[in-house]
Amino acid sequence: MDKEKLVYLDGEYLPQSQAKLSVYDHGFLYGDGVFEGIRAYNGRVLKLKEHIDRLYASAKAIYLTIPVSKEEMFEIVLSSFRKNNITDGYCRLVVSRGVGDLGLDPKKSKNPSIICIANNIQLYPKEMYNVGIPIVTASQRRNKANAIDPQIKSLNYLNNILAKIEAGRCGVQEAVMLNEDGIVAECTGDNIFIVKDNIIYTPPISVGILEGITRNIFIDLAKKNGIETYEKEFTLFNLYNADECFLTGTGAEAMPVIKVDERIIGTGEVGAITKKLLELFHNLVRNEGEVIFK
Ligand code: PXG
Repeated sequence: MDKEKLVYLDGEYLPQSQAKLSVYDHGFLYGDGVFEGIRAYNGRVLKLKEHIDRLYASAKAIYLTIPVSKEEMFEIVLSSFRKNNITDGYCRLVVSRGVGDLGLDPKKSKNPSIICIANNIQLYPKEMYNVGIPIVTASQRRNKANAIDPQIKSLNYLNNILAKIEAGRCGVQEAVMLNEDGIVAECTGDNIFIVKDNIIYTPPISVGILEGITRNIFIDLAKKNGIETYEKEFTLFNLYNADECFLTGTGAEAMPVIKVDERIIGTGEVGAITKKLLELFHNLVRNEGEVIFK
């Protein structure tokens, strides 16, 4: 059996079977907390500062004060990879409101808990990255910013999980979610891009999406490589009639999409621009980021 991973829990690194939280933890009782998913490639943690900044921004939005500094959090993530001897892997960083009573009141939770789990993750089978995946549209709408803002990476993922269930019921791995107005927003754990006439489009934050860190890497890569790129609203019509489509996310990395709701996208094969960007991305992740073993 694999050696147990060490999990960071409130100041200690514990074997994962011993890393336990109270049943009174409000992260568990109410989904009251925030998280990040962070990847390491080739001994380097990708966009660690951006992930930590987003974690603190999410926490601020839900009125949660994280009990350690950003610098300390940086070290918690790096040590979690280091102590588990992981050079290529994934880390789930969670801050929960902490132990409270059986009422909603967050003031009763005096001590937010910090958890950092470093391990591996494989969201989709490897072969699929070469050929792309079919997706469907979820009937479940992405929640509105005036309910729970999708920019908050909160522990409440039911909106996305319900859409993921719909994908499964349709026999595919992923679903695209629209906002209230029928504008394409994002997938359940990834952002979406389309290519039309050699121009790249991805929904703007104002549509109601998580500002994906991988999304921002792709926007940058595309622009730096001379591909016209816009953050612009589009509908299912535009998605069905795109030449290419791909998804980006820390978990998913970059996944080509070859079919949406049974409509074949472009030629039905991974497009040239998608291929080029995937190559640039895989090159970037190996050579950028905070070094784990200094
Ligand atoms: N949209 C949503 C709703 C997400 O949850 C992204 C976009 C992509 O953001 P980043 O910053 O990762 O490029 C996410 C991220 C999982 C898993 O287990 C999901 C995410 C990240 C890691 C793992 O499905 N979602």
